[in-house]
Amino acid sequence: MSTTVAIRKVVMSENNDIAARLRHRWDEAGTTVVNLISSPGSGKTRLLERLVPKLQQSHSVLVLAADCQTENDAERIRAAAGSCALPIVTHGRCHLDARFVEEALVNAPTPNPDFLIIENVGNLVCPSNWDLGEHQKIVLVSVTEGEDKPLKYPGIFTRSRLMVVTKTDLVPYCDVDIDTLIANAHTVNPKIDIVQTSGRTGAGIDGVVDHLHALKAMTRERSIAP
Ligand SMILES: Nc1nc2c(ncn2[C@@H]2O[C@H](COP(=O)(O)OP(=O)(O)OP(=O)(O)O)[C@@H](O)[C@H]2O)c(=O)[nH]1
Ligand SMILES: [Mg+2]
Repeated sequence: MSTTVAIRKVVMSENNDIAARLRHRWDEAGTTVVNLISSPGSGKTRLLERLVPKLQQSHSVLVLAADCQTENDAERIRAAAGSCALPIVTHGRCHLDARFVEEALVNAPTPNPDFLIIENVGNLVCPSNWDLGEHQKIVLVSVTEGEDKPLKYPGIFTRSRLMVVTKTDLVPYCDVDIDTLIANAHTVNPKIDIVQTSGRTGAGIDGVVDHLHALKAMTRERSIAP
C-alpha cells in the first residue's frame, strides 16, 4: 500500500469516528441533521433564506454555513431568520469534514436544535465523500447547470435522498428540459425524491419543508427504537 493511500485511510477513519460520535449525540438529542451539497451558486443559501423561517414556525433550527472564505452566507441567513446561523470558514478546503462541524458546534447558541442544517462548501464532488454524521445528504441542482449533472457526478446523486431543483423561475430563459434532468437523476438513483423550487418566487419551498418533517418523523422513530 502506498504512503498516500495509507494516510488517506487514517484520515477517513478518524473522520468516520467523529461522524459516528456526532450522529449518536444527535440521535440522543432528537436533532435531525441534513447536509446540503451543490455546485457553487446553485442556490443553497437562497433556499435557506426561504426555508429556515418556515421551519422555525414549529421547530428550533441551527444552520452551519460553510465557505472557503467569507462569512457572507451565515450573515445572509441571520438577516433572514435571526441568530440561528454560524459560519464555518474552511480557508481553501473544498469540503467540510466532521471535525469542522464538531468544532463549530462549540459556539452553537442552541445546543440541541430540532433541525441542524449544514450548508457545505459549493462543490459537487468532494463533499459527497465525507460523512458529517448527518441523517441525509440533500443535493441541489439549478436549472442553469444542464440536465446531465446526475450522469456526470453520480456520487452525490446516489448518496442523496432528495434532489432540490432550484431557480425554476429561470426555465423560460434557459435551454433546459427539467423532465430529462429528473429522468437522469432517477437513472442514477431510482429512489431519489425530487422537489422543484424557486428561491425568487418561493415556489416549491413547502415541498422541502414537508420532506424535512417526514425525515424528522423517521429519525424520531429510530432514536426511540429499542
Ligand atoms: N432567479 C433566481 N436566482 C436565484 C435563485 N436562487 C438563488 N439565486 C441567485 O443565485 C446566486 C447564487 O445563490 P446562492 O444562494 O448564493 O448560492 P449558493 O449555492 O449558496 O452559493 P455558494 O454558497 O457560493 O456555493 C445569487 O445571486 C442568488 O440570488 C432562484 O431560485 N432564482
Ligand atoms: Mg451559499
